[in-house]
Amino acid sequence: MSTKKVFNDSTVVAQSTPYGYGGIGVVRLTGPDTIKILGDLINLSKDKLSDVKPRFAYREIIFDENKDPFDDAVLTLFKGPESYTGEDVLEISCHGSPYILKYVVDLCINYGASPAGPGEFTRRAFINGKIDLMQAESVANLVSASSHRGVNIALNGLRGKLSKEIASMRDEMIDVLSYSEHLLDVSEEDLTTANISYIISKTAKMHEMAQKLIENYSTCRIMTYGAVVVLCGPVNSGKSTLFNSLVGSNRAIVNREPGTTRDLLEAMIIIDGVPITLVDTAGLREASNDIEIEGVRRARDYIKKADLVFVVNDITVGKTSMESIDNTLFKDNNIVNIYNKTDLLSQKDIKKCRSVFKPGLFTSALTGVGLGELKNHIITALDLESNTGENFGITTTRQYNAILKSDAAMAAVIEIAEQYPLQLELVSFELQNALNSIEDLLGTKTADEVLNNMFDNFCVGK
Ligand SMILES: Nc1nc2c(ncn2[C@@H]2O[C@H](COP(=O)(O)OP(=O)(O)O)[C@@H](O)[C@H]2O)c(=O)[nH]1
Ligand SMILES: [Mg+2]
Repeated sequence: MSTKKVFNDSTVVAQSTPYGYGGIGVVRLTGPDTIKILGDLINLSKDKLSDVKPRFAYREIIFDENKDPFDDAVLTLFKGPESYTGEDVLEISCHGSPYILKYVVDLCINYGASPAGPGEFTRRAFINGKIDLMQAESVANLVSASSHRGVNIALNGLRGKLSKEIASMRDEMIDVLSYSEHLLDVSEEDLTTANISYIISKTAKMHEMAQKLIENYSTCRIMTYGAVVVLCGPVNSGKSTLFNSLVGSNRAIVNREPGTTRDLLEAMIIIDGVPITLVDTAGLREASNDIEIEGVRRARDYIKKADLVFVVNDITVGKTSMESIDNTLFKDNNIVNIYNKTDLLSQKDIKKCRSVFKPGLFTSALTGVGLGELKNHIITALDLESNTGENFGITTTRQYNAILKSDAAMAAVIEIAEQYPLQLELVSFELQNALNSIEDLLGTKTADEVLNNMFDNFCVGK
């Protein structure tokens, strides 16, 4: 079934603020019937509707279905195309009761609006050419950003800094592609090295830009969504105690009894302005019952997507505890060993351990010794780029895959042009591939399926 909608025919409504009680709550409408519905809500006759000033906050009474006063609200009309969606938009700030908000949404539906789907306002902004796809993604990032720098990156994305850079790449690429196509009509004898050098140097410049975006991806992603740091290791080594100390509250149950933590626990912490999702896991051991088996399976899944894994060992158990862990699990991970419970050993013994154990951090989750160093280590190990090009960059897997594809095609252009300068058809073919991926990035020719997938992840009312 196609979910494609003919936007301009319908007016949609949604509550834009989260559900629950609040000082105010906002209901938003967009589409051709917005102004008519405004008149219905505040009992304004048709001939007076044309007097409503856009971008002006009106304090008005909203009337219920029996035309009795219902709420005292502030209404702002944004006339299209100078609005978020490019259509007529009305924002109604009601008193923040879930009942009032739902009632006002239902009133709008009675007056002809339909309920908005997830991200429909932003989707309309995209369809109506107000923003490109990367800017739409920045809107979602801005809503979910959990650090100051994440907000900066999202705002710059929304304001079009990234789009501008990508669009200039696209324009350059079209330039080189038409040049290369033009050379296809030139006879081989008339081709000069200067012709080929031009293609190579222009492509190399774009390739460099793409490389920089690829390099900064990890940092921009982490700043936007947070880095995943997983605590794993043998049972009873102090993972949950460490988790609680880092989070600063007793979230995880700590117990002498091995196998106490059976599910995953997550908490968001901020270290030096970097958002971190810290995950406490069940101990990695041969589990003895179904619940624990599931816990260990989940831990393994989380480890695969972690940015950093701490293997927490009980220092008093010695080497054997590390050996019990399946090392193949950590193949592609950024792993750091932790030797916990140092408070149980003398300084002399700790020193001995430092010299025989694999490199790692020495902590006491109980007394807090070594936790400062541990936090510093998280930031260093994440290897964040300080230079993220004036705080903007690619942040989503979709963007990352598109730029990787374009980058690979550009590398192929350079290689072919250098080694087989007469293979201009191949050069043009790869340039076209590079261009297609850049167009994907901007969303100029994006399939409906991709769009549905992306906007379905937005919240309703955005
Ligand atoms: N002495 C000492 N005991 C600790 C330390 N960390 C944890 N423990 C104790 O070790 C036991 C297991 O801890 P827990 O955090 O539940 O381990 P987990 O199974 O790895 O999550 C509990 O009795 C904790 O109080 C530490 O740094 N020093
Ligand atoms: Mg535990």
